[in-house]
Amino acid sequence: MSDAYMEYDGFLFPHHAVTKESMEFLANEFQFRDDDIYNVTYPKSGTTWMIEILSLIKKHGDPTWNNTVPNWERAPWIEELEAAQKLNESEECPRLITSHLPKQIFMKSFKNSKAKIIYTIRNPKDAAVSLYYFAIMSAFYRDPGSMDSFLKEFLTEKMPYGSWFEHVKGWMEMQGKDNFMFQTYEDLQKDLRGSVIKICTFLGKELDDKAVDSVVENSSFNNMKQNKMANFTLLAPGFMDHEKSPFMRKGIVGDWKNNFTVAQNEYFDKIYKSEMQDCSVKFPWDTSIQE
Ligand code: PPS
Repeated sequence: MSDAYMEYDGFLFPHHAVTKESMEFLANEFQFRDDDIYNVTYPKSGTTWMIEILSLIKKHGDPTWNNTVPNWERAPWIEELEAAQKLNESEECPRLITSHLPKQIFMKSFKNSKAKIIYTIRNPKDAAVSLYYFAIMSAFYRDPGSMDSFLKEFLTEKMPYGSWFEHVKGWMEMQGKDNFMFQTYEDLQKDLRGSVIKICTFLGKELDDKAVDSVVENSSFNNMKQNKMANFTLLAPGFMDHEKSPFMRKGIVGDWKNNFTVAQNEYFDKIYKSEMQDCSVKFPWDTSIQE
């Protein structure tokens, strides 16, 4: 378990993943390309799911790439130094690139690039529960302690990559731009096929029905849970210990109901309402937030 985060530009980051050098490389040397595709998320919001979907779309539904190359090589995290250095050398086209960075930092380097960005967002209650178990099993986060103390921290800016609210509201400012699309985890669950078709349209990629079927089948929770190239079991247990909690844990909507007490839920709703009052975008979970 990591006992320290590193601070950069006012944000905390897990020091196993992000360093001052990696952020300086991103700011000064990383070359954004207009045909890149960026998969951006707040942690535990559907990052790896979107990597599977985008990898399959890129290969017209052929699952060979997904089944033979780890996800962190197919769509590397831009905030990791070695990954960003390799990306600069890469001849892949389009490059699929992942990031958990807040918009405020990402945009300093991205500037006016025409590259496409898909921002996947999930009910913060489910993201919090997912992150709680991830913090138990991975070296990237501090020991979460009790759910009560973890939630208090989750609802502040003292989280790696900033607070969920800051992250989401920052990225939502991109709404309406031609090169930006936001996708909810909940819609992926509700209608994966329809979501895949929308993503293809946004990317200007035409897939026939058989190819779309293959994207849907190969990016299902059960398929990804079995796929070593998608489930992180190739990483050393020092980084992720799946005995404590698997990375591909439950993959459902609404698991917060199994984890929060009534008081924790009320507290969450109170902070959510106050933090999101200045956000005009409506999300599928908004109706469940108590008045
Ligand atoms: S990370 O560490 O930020 O990259 O994690 P991330 O991939 O964003 O989130 C992990 C959660 O996403 C779930 N997941 C899926 N759910 C449904 N279907 C598919 N195909 C899928 N792939 C990943 C994963 O199980 C984690 O959620 P929880 O709630 O913990 O199960």
